Parts: sequence; structure tokens; C-alpha cells
Amino acid sequence: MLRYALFLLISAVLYGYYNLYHTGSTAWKKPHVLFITADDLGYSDVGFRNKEIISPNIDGLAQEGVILSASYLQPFCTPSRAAILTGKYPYKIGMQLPFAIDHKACLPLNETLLSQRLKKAGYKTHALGKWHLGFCNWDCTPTRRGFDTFYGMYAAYGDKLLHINYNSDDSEEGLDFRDNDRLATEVTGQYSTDLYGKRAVSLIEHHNTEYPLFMWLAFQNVHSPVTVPDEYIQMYPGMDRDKASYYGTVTIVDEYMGKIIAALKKRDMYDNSLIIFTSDNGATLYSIGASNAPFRGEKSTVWEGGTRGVTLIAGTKAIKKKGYTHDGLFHAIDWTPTIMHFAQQSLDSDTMLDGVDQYDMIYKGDNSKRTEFIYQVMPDHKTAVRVGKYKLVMGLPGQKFHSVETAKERGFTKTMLPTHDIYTTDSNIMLFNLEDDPGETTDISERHPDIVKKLKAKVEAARADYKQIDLKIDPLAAPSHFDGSWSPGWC
Ligand SMILES: [Ca+2]
Repeated sequence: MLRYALFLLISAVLYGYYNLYHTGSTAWKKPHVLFITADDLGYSDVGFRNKEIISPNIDGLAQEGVILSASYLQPFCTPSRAAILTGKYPYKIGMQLPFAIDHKACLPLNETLLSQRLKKAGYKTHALGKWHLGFCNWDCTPTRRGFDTFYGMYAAYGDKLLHINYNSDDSEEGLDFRDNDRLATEVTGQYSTDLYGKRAVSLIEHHNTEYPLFMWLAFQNVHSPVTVPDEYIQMYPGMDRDKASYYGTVTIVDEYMGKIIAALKKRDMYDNSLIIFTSDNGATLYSIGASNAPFRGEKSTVWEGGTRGVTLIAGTKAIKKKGYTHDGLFHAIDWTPTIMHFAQQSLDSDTMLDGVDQYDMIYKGDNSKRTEFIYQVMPDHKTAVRVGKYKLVMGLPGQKFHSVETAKERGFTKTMLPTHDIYTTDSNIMLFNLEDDPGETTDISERHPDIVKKLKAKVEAARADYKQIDLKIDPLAAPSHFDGSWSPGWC
């Protein structure tokens, strides 16, 4: 009897604790959410996968958090960002293709972004780094899309010191860097990762801890051009300079990860933070040293190497089971519902998202709720779907950025290419068993016509929903219309 009473007492205490912890009672504050992306970072381009790379802070986070080994993104920057921030498949909202700087295009304004949802939930919201979701109209820009502040560039890439970018025909150049809406001419000559990292630390130092923080920090590194201050190249003595430069672009990001963690600790915010670190697509193998091993392919392709990301998530209080690798399926579109759950917010009942709430997967290591997903859908090529262990690829998996011969000329060795040549034939349909063959070496479509038929039906259903917003280059975007800068106001 006494034992039963004790059991009841413990149960009551645990239940109370659970409620306190999870149901948004005033005693449990909403976690700060830091969503940090490294642009074009390859699956193996972190220290915990490649011992040559110096990234102790990222490795430390991975060690104390959860590594998601089957975290999928999109083959390019724009659709990945759209997927994360909307919780919807980019092919359904016209966002499957990357934006050029002078494309008259914008992430559709009728979509509600994660930043808008979190702001409504009481978060202070900040966007730093690369936006790349359109800026032709002020309404497209981050400070009109749920972010209290913005510090960074509107377009895809640019010189990391001068912050200038060129229009599509290379006829004009202009500064692309804003501090909120203001053109930030004072940043010229300062390296972008330093700028973003320092601003991130400053925002944490000045954050009013009465409120939860949402920081969207999209580093420009390790995207090309592969430039980095010399001291980071010197950290890899004796190494080929191109390779050391690439590794250096990772190491400087890691250094700021350390500074951000230190700043959170100093403000007593760390234990109540959820830190997500992820790539946005696979590495481009043009960068010497970049690797998506053990996967095939690269950025822009629907091979695993183009779509499977380095992803980890850490949180002292927010995550119960940690210090391990979860191999369940996770997709970029799952972040919105998952983060909203961590933020103790229910989504409006009329919110139709493609993403699933993976809170239990992240929080306590449950199985993934996801058993299938669409990699990407295009009308006639670069299309793939995964159901369980099977992946069906339809059409050419990706465009050719360069030939194998060019790769060799640029010093690629066979080992730098992820176990196979990065290209394939133009076979229309390929089927892979990713459990037995994660490197996608062997097409088994002829052996399994029934599985091909089932997966093909899923692709066809998805293709029926495919739409793409018109990507038209508009000469009105040119910097000569805006005092030499890239600026909103031309659509
Ligand atoms: Ca990218």
C-alpha cells in the first residue's frame, strides 16, 4: 500500500514536471531558437566526419546534441530556404528553382513564414546573412517578412569582402549589403563571416531576455568564391592551398559558432536554447576539398550528395535524448511544424503544411514520423522520390556544372569524387535501395517493376501539383537605376 502511495506521489510529481516542462506554463520559458545554415557545406565537410577539418565547436554541438544523418534539403539555396521557412514543398509554391539577382521574383507573399509565426508567438526575430528569397519589392524583404532586423545580402553570393554582385549579363555591378533597410556601405573590406558572426554575438549580448529569441543566421560560407582570411589557411600547414582555403571557410564559421555559444552562455541563455546547424544543399565539387562522401553527386542534383545535409540540433533543456546519431528521415519542410512545437505554439487549424511535426523524434529520439518524401519535382527531369529504403530517380539527376575532365584538370582525384563519377547516363528511370546502396551505385529498376510502378505513381501525383513562378530577368533591377546598389523597388 505504501509502495502504491509512493508510486502515485512520484507519478504526480513527474506529471507536474512534465507539464511544467512542456505545456507552456509560465515557469518554462519558450526556448531561444537559433537556426544557422552554412551555404553549400558538403556532407563530410565537418570535423566529426573528416578529421582533417578543424571545427571543434560544431563537433562539440554534435557530440552533446543529435546528428540527423538522413536530413534532406533541396538541391539549391532558394528552394531550401523556402522549404524551411514555409513548411511546404517548393514545387507546390512555385519555388523549385534558384533566383538570379535580377530575376523579377519573390517568395509568394501569401505564404506565412516561420519568422512571422514566431514573431506572433512573442519572439524577437533577426535575420542575418544571405536572404536569396527575392527582393524586387520591399514587401519581399526580410524586415517585411517577420524579421525585426536584417543584416546581410539580398541575393545569392558575391565578393565576401567587397559585397558586390553582378547582373546576369555581367554588365553592371553593385553593392548588396543592408543593415535593416539601409545600404551598409561601411562593411566594404570586411569579411562576410566576420560581419555576420559579430552581429549575431552583438544581438545576443543586447537581447532582452524577457522575450524568446529567433535568429536566422545564414552564413555565406562555404559558398564560392572560396576566399577566407589568410590566418585560416595557415591553420592547415603543408596542405594544398585551395583545399586549405576551403577548409578554412569551414573553420571560420566554426569559430563564430564558438563565439555565439559563449555569448549565449554569458547571458545565461544557452541552457534554454535550441540550436540547429545545417547545410542548405550539398557541396559543389568545384571547390577543391569539398566532399559529399559517402554520397554520389553534388549541389544542383537530386543525388544524395546534392540533397542530404549536414544537420545537427542541440539544446540542454529542450532535448531529452542526446549525444547520438538519429538515422530517421527528416526533411527541410519538417522544421516549421517541429520548431513551432518546441516554441509551444499550435499551428492554426487551417494551416496546410507538407512538413510533419518531428518534435518527438528530436526531443526523445522516437522514430521519425516520415516514411517518404519528394526530393524535387520538375516537368521532365531531375525528379526523385523516396519511400522507405527505395529511391526512384526520373530523368537526368542533375545538370553538369563541369565535366570529369575539367574536374581532373582542377586537381580532383578519384577520392575527392564521392566514390564514383558524379555523372550518369540519361536513363529515364533508376531505382536504388538506399539501405544497401547509399552511394547509389546500382540501378535495380529492372528487378523491381512493381516498386517502380508504385513510386512512379507518387511522382506523377506530385507533378500534377507542380508549379514554378516565372523567372524573368528584368533590366530595371540593374544597379545603375539605384545609385550603384542592388535595391528593392522594381516590381
Ligand atoms: Ca546553397
